[in-house]
Amino acid sequence: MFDSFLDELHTSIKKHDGSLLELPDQLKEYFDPKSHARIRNWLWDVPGFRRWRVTRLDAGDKLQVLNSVAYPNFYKDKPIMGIDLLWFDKRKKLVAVLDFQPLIQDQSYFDKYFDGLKDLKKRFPDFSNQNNMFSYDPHQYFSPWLIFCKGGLQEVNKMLPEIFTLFLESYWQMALIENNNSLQLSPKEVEDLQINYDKYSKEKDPAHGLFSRFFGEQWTEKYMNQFLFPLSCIKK
Ligand code: BLA
Repeated sequence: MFDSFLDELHTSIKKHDGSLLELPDQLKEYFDPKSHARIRNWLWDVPGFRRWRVTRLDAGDKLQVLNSVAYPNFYKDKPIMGIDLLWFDKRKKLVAVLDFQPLIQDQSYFDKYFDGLKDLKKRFPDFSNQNNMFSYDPHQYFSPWLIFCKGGLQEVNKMLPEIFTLFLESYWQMALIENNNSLQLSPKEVEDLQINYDKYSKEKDPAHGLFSRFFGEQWTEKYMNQFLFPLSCIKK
């Protein structure tokens, strides 16, 4: 499950001149013999981006995950790309979340960067149950056009492939536009907002407990601090 999306994502990153960065062995791939869960991580250096991370978790019929976050450079004030795809095979349950994650909740910011996502959302009105958010605040770092689906196998096979492709295309299109003359946020403001994103996400992420169960508390702490949310460790 999700390997075709993983391939598509990596192909798309390479097409945009991304190159793979080295990761310590324990982060690159980690397998827990007790839980039989395997996690693989990739870190990409992509022009225009400060950091682009990708995670694939394979915990058999308990859980399958594809998660990716792309942080634009500080001198761009563009939204962060967020992808979180989860499949619980035992319950045949899909949770799919894709968003251009806004740094600020501001109408002119939305007008500037969200046309592509708005169009996509119009085509897939069913992917919009953010009222069912439990742990995150839908008005912090999520857009009003967040693509969010809690569904089943039908959604995985019928709609997700098309949505995924269009979502990536649309994010690249927005990300590649040069608009250095119309920035709303200074590099320092973007930096602070990205730091806050990591702190907020680390605090709210519903995956912490799950990672601890699969891989133990010690590995999970390191993973959270060094790979998922490194800016959360900055003292402010
Ligand atoms: C939900 N994400 C979840 C859940 C899990 C994860 C276990 C709860 C699923 C459920 O409803 O049963 C898992 N999150 C992960 C994993 C990682 C992670 C494995 O960060 C890391 C590898 N989450 C993101 C990103 C977005 C995101 C980038 O990491 C944005 C697109 C969104 N995940 C997101 C949302 C929910 C979710 C909105 C629903 C949470 C809620 O109900 O409030």
